[in-house]
Amino acid sequence: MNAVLKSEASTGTSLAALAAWVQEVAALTQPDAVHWCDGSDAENRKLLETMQADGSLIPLNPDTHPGCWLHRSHPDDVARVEHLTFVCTRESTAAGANNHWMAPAEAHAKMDALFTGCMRGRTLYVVPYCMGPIDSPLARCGVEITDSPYVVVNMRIMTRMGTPALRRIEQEGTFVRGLHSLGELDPERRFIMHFPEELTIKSYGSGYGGNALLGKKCHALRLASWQAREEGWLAEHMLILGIENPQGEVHYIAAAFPSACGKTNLAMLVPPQAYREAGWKVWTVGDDICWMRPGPDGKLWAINPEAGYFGVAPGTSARSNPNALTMIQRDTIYTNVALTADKQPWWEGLDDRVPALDWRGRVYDPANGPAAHPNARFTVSARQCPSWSPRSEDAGGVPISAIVFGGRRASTIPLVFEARDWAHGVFVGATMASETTAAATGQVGLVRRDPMAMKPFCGYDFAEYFAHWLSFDTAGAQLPKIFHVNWFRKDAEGNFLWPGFGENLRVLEWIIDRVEGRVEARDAGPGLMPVEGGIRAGEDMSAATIERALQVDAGDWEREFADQTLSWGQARKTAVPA
Ligand code: GTP
Ligand code: SPV
Ligand code: MN
Repeated sequence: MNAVLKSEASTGTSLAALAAWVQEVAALTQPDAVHWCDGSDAENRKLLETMQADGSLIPLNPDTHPGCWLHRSHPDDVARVEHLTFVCTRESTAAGANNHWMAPAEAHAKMDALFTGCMRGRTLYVVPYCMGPIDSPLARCGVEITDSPYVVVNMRIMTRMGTPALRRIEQEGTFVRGLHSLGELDPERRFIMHFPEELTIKSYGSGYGGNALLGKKCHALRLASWQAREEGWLAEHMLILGIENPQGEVHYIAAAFPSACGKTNLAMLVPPQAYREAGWKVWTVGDDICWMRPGPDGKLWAINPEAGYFGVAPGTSARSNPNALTMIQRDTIYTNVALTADKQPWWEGLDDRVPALDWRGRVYDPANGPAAHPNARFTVSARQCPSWSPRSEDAGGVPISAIVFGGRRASTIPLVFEARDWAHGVFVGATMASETTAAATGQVGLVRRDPMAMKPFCGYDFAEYFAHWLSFDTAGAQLPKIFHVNWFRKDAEGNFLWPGFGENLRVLEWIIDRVEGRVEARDAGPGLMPVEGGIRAGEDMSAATIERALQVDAGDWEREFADQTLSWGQARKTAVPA
C-alpha cells in the first residue's frame, strides 16, 4: 500500500455512528490499512496507478483512448448472480415470492463468518456517496466499505463520491451501510444480502458491477424501493430522457426495460436525419435508475440517482449508438472487452476489425466464443455523453409525461400500445416479460415474466409493489400515460422486424402526440394503438415496416394471456417458504 493513502487512514468523520461502524468492520475484517475516500483527482490517480502496477488495470491506447483502462475480471465473475441475492426481512412474506429470503440473524452470521479476517493484506476503503444531486431533497446517501480499488474508482464515476457526500451524511446522521469484500472470488462463497429494515447491505465474493458497486442496484433499487414505498415515492429500473420537438417543447419520458434490453440506447438516441434537420433533439438524464415522486402540481418528478453509466459494450457502434461511442473515447473504464493489436477496446458489433486478444487475454480464436464477454461493460461519467442534459443536476428533477414498459420479445408483442388508464398501465407493467440476457448468470434467451423490469431489483413483495403503484392514482394526480413497446420482434427467418435505435424516435413521437391529445388511437386488444399513418413514415421508413411491427395476432395473445396467468401462479407456488 502506498504511503499517501496510508497516512490519511486515521482521519475519518465527526459522525460517531459512522466512525464506530468503520471501526467495527475493521476489527472484523482486519485490513492492513484504512483509507477514507475524498473523491479527489489525486486520490483517483493514485488508485489507478496502484492498479496499473498490480495488473488489475491495463492502460489502453493513449492516442485513440486517452485516460481509458481495461479491467479483466475473474472469468467466473462477469454478471449479477440472482440465485445468490437475498432480501433478509424479519418476516419472509415481506420479501415476497419474487425474492430469495433468509432470516436476518442467519444471514448476518453467515456473512460475518465470511468477512472475518477477509481484508488481511488489503486496504479497507471507506466510500461515502450520494445517490442524486448533492443538494436534492430526493437524493439519498450511503457509505460503502470495500477492499476493491476497482470498486472505488467505479463508484467515483457512478455516484457523487467523496467529501461533499460525507458532509451531507454527517448533517443527516443516517446513511445506508454497505459492506463489500472481494473475498476469494469463489462462486461457492458469494452472497449479496440486503437488510432493508436495517438499511444495510452485505456483499461478498464478487467484484462485478451490480454485485459490488453497492450504490447501484443494491441501494438505489432494492433498498430504495423499500424506502420509496414507506415514503410515498418510486425507485425504478428506468432510463429518463428528454425529447425536444422543433417548437422547443421538451417532454421527459421514463422507460423500464429489463437488463441489456435497450435503456442505454434509448436514453442516448440520435434522431433519424429527417428529424434532426427539422430540429428534434434528445437529452439524456439517466440510463438505468429513476427515482420519482409526486410534486405539488400532481405530476411525477424524477431524478437520476446516478452520476455515470455502467453500460453494455457489445452492440455499441457508430450506427447503433454514436453518442455512446463518442462518450467512451476517453476517461472510461472497460471491463471484459477484447483488445485490438494496438490496444484499442473491441467488441462484437463495433466494426469489422479482428481483435488480437479476447476478454480473458487469450489470443483471439473464434472457437473460444465471442471476443468480448457478452456482458462486457464500460464505466463512464454521464457528463461525457454528447446528449447529457443539464437538467440531470436539477435538485427537483424533471416532470415525467409518459412511462414506457418494454421487453425483448421475438414474437406476439407489437411495436407499441397504450394502456387505457393508470390501473391498466400497472397491469401491463406487472405482466410484462422478456428474454433473459447475459446481464445475469444463467441461461440466455428464455422468456420470463419481469414485472416493470424489477424482477431482480424489487426489495419487497411484488403484490405490495403493484398496490403501491396503484396508490398513486389519487384525486388531483397528473399521472403520466403508460405505454408498452417492443423493439425486438422478429420475422420467421429470425431478422428483427423493426430497425430500432434512432428509428425508435418515431414511436416516441406518437407517444408524445398521445400525451398531448394530438392524435387518435384505436382500441386493439392489448390496448390503444396507432391508427394508420399515426406513426410517421419517411424516406427511410416505409409504412409497410410500421404496419408489420404493429400487427396483433389474436391466437398469439390468447397464449400470452394464458402464460401471464400461469407464470404468476407458479411463481407464487414455488416461493412459499419451507
Ligand atoms: P442494463 O445496463 O443491463 O440495465 O441494460 P440496458 O437496458 O441499458 O441495455 P442496452 O441499451 O445496453 O442494450 C443492450 C443490447 O440491446 C445492446 O447490445 C444493444 O445494441 C441492443 N439494443 C438496444 N436497443 C436496441 C434496438 O432498438 N433494437 C435492437 N435490435 N437492439 C437494441
Ligand atoms: C443490469 O444488470 O441491469 C445493469 C448492470 O444495469 S448491473 O449494474 O451490473 O446490475
Ligand atoms: Mn440495469
